[in-house]
Amino acid sequence: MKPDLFEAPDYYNLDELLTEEHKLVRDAARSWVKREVSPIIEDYAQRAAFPEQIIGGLAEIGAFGPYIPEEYGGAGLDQISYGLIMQEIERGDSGVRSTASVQSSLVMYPIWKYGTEEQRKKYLPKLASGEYMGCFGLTEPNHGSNPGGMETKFKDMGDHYLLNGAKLWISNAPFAQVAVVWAKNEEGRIHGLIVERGMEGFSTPETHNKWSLRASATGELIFDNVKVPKENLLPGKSGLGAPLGCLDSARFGIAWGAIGAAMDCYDTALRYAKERVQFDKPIAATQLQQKKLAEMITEITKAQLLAWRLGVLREQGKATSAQISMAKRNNVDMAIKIAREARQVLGGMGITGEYSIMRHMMNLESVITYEGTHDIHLLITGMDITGHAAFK
Ligand code: TGC
Ligand code: FAD
Repeated sequence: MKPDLFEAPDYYNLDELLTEEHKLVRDAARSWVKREVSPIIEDYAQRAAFPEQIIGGLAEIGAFGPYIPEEYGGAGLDQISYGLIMQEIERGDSGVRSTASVQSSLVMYPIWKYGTEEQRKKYLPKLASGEYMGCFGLTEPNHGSNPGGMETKFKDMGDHYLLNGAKLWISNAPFAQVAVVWAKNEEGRIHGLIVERGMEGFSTPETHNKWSLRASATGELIFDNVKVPKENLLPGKSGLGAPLGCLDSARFGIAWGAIGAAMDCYDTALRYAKERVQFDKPIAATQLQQKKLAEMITEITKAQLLAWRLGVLREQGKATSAQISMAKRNNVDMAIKIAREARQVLGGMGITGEYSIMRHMMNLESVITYEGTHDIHLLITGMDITGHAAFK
């Protein structure tokens, strides 16, 4: 793979909207990605392997629980810092950002928000340091966009719960020590349970042959009469709103992360277009390639503004779920379109692993589907503005 020469575009001087702390956090993540992710990621993606050696580094840059209070081992940062960290990691690879998103927003967040003090103290510091890795089980073979229909269930056996069912498409599942699993009780109410590797009847087979997110490990969660201790139930919130609340936090991170992937594609295409000569002039001097590049920087700038404003609203506790949906949908769509255009700017070279663009493009096919598909987020906006839910 070519050396990482990335220079971040900031066409509207958005750095002026950031605090010194934001810039420090972002620059630390950016340097780490250049040093530890860029040199190895193509090889891991080609081999469809997760680079476990980067776990310690992710913890050091605050990617595991950026906004979780320091007393629980988190970085105690604000929402914009969280977004900037996700942006920089996804600039390297969406699969690596996935690992961090799941750990922070889908495992640490529910334990922090819905867990007991004992659960927080037991799990959060280990998750923040990367000693424990976690995964989040919501999706099932028969219930993806409609998680409220889930079939995984647990029964109160007096001194423990008995868990049965299966989850599909679970990021980090093959190596996670803990899983936050959503299941229905005997009354059909959804609750979160912390399931640990090693519990009898719990297995996590890996999902193979993905063309996308190849550097992220994906798997199933199978529960065959798993005895879950009663103290592993998350008591703070139940109902579908509990997992969906976690998704709000993860979707917010993705809205920022997608900008990173887009910036990398744009920066690569711009550099290539200036260097590549055809018909005795750089292809950057042709109107067609300028149209592509000019539209890319326009869309990136709009997405940056959307994400920044959402960060401010979220920090003030005012961001609605529908606003988060709009940003996730818009920014991922922006990134995937830029990846496709940028790939063309590189001609044949664009399909090789010498450059990051094709990997970003394939990764984004997962990002546009997980955490709520492109369609579902449109329907959430539709419901918000009309008052009519068109899902059902
Ligand atoms: P609905 O009746 O609308 O709502 C049920 C309850 O949930 C509340 N709610 C929310 N609460 C918090 N945050 C949100 N975003 C919320 N959206 C809804 C709602 O108020 C209600 O509460 P209550 O108290 O009245 O019961 O539910 P529905 O069954 O009609 O479904 C709505 C829909 C389709 C929007 C929702 O189910 C949905 O978002 N579907 C998409 C599923 C999804 O995003 N799955 C993601 C799985 S995790 C994943 O992909 C991780 S990838 C990670 C990685 O690798 O990075
Ligand atoms: P379906 O829900 O079957 O949707 C199929 C198509 O139908 C889509 O185009 C969808 O938009 C459309 N559709 C569905 N309902 C409607 C409707 N009402 N109106 C119009 N169109 C509709 N899940 C987890 O729980 N944890 C994870 O860690 C996790 N990681 C993932 C990692 C990867 C790589 C991938 C690919 C997925 C992951 N997921 C995870 C699952 C992901 O959230 C689901 O794939 C996603 O929510 C969509 O569900 P589905 O694949 O079952 O598609």
